[in-house]
Amino acid sequence: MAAIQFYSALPGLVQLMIIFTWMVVILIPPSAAAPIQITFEGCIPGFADNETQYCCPPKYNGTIVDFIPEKELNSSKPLRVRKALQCLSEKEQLEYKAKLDRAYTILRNLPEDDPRSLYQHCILHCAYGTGALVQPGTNITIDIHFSWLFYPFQRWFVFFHERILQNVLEDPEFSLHFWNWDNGATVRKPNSSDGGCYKVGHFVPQVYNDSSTAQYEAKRSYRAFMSDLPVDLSMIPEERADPPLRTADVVVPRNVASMYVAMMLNGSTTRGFIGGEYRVGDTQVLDPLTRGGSLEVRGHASAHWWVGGPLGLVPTSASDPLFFAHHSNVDRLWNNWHNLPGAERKDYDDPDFLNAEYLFWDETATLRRVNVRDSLSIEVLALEEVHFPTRWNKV
Ligand SMILES: [Cu+2]
Repeated sequence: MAAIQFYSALPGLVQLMIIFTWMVVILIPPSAAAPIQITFEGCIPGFADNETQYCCPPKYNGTIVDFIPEKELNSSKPLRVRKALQCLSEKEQLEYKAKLDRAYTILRNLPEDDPRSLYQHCILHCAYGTGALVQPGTNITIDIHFSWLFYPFQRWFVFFHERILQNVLEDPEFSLHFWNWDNGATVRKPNSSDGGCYKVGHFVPQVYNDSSTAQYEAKRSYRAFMSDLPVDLSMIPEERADPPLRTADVVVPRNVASMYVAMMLNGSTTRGFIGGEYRVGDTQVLDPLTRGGSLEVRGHASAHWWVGGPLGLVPTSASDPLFFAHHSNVDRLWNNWHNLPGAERKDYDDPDFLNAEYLFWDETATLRRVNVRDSLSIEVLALEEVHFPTRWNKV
């Protein structure tokens, strides 16, 4: 009662200011939203495929260094180019196969706790994709799948992997060429003006299928080794254990339809293609149907399952070198999506998307902090120079 009497005695303008302040406090909720920021501190066992997954990154005593792209787009230096693997000439294929063999021999033989080892690539992907990482100060687990964190995460993962390969090969021009699994078309005639090679790309690239090389993975499904069996981009998880054998005449039209849905129909909006929002406080998303990006849950996931073996499961997929050729294609398709005709296809401009941060190991085993904003231009990243602070043992 005393408070009301006091309020009534105040001048009208002051009363109005009090009401306005009260409305602001009541009607606008405190902004809990903030971008996801990754820490490896507090890492716990993850969970996937009905099993506990032990995949925390190794202890790091160094300083985390922000990674800031150095180059401007008007750089005079030519862009490094990632090519479709089926379009390499025979000579290029042989050279590329030998380079992959050299690089993956080194990455497989590094000590297990070296963050550049192939083993630790696998661990890192597992940590980000099974709920092993935890939002700071909470017990809320993080998973980069089925949300707007997916494509930028994979772009940075492939980017740092490519730098590590450049470094072990001592070849700053090395590019990670892509498995062009979406391409099942040979119907167009070669045309010198557009540079196409007019070879289908939907078989597992031969450079990854030579059992004498370090990029080979014997535990892939038999399907991956058949030179006349295209990848099935509509394969569903229930078919993983015993998938029907679909021949090319059935699979190719299915693949065209699957890509059309992923890139054009379901991918006609930002949320549809990129995936749902994911902010501080949001729980780990386990709902691919309503939250996953259209390409993530279709062609991308099906290719993982179709190849099978380690590549078919989140906790082990990055132990197969084919992972990086596969995700190099996802990276390319995200880039291509912006330029498709029809609806305007744009990345989110939400600050909680642009400022989301990840941690990755670079070629010097330094932990680097990156954000989504810096991942959005593939051209800028293609200009990045790699440095050679470490000499690697030749094999
Ligand atoms: Cu993947």
